[in-house]
Amino acid sequence: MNSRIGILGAPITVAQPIDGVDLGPQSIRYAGLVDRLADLNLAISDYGDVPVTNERSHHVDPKTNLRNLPIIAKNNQLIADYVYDVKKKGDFPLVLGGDHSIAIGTIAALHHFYKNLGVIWFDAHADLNSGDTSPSGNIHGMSLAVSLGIGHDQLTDIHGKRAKIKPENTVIIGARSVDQGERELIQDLGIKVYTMHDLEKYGITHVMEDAIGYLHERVDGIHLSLDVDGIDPTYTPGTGTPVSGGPTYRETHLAMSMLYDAQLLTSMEVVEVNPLLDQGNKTAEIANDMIAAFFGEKYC
Ligand code: HAR
Ligand code: MN
Ligand code: MN
Ligand code: MN
Repeated sequence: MNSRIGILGAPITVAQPIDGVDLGPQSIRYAGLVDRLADLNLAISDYGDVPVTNERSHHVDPKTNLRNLPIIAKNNQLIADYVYDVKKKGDFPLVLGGDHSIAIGTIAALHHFYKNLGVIWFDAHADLNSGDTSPSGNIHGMSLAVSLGIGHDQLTDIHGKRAKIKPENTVIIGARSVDQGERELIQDLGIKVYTMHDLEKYGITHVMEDAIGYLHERVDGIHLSLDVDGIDPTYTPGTGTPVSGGPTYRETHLAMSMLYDAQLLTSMEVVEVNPLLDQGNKTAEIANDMIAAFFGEKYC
């Protein structure tokens, strides 16, 4: 793994309805991120936050069924520009959200550097909605679809027209809250999804081995998009759309360590940490544990 890490905060909050997720990057930094990674003999550059703006409207445009589209498009254009620069320098991008809409910008930037970028979407949700299917109009529930080229062109055409990744290079892990339209898309596109049922039945070790093996044959780089609501809310209560029945601390930690051991990952983002909903700074602290495991921290 590249030993130079470039950290960027991406504090978008208007792609979901609850204030405070814009404080995610700072809460993760205050939990000790830079020192923790420096202890792993990694060279860390913290480039600060992308200067996104968060004027919020609660209005859903009836024509598109989207909330805050123009500002989210503008913010993700900026995120894509900044992530592109970090990657161009040769750093390993570590992007801190912010709500999950930031993946639109991150993946748009990363796609320039790979022929077949793989994505691991660790999340309670599939984030495969569009204006046509969304029950909420919240764009954070659409970012994986956008990266696959599905959705409003103001989002899909950031850093290049339509698809940035291919469905067969996309893996979802931890899903347990999937909408009807999302299910249909998963079927139609043949996206590989490891639901909580699969985790229960086969165990996290088998699921991770299978997911890594599947992607290894297909891709030339892998981005991990870690939504902290993927983890069971017992461990990560500071997030806007918690769903019970998720992977434990131990399962998630093992998953991160297995990704490190595979030595195939080329970027990471951590999203949906909302310190205003948290117990102390617990969620950011657990996010740090998972990031550290992903970058090679061992128990002994
Ligand atoms: N699927 C629902 C929607 O589209 C809920 C999405 C909640 N989103 C996230 N993303 N936290 O993973 O509105
Ligand atoms: Mn998500
Ligand atoms: Mn989620
Ligand atoms: Mn392109």
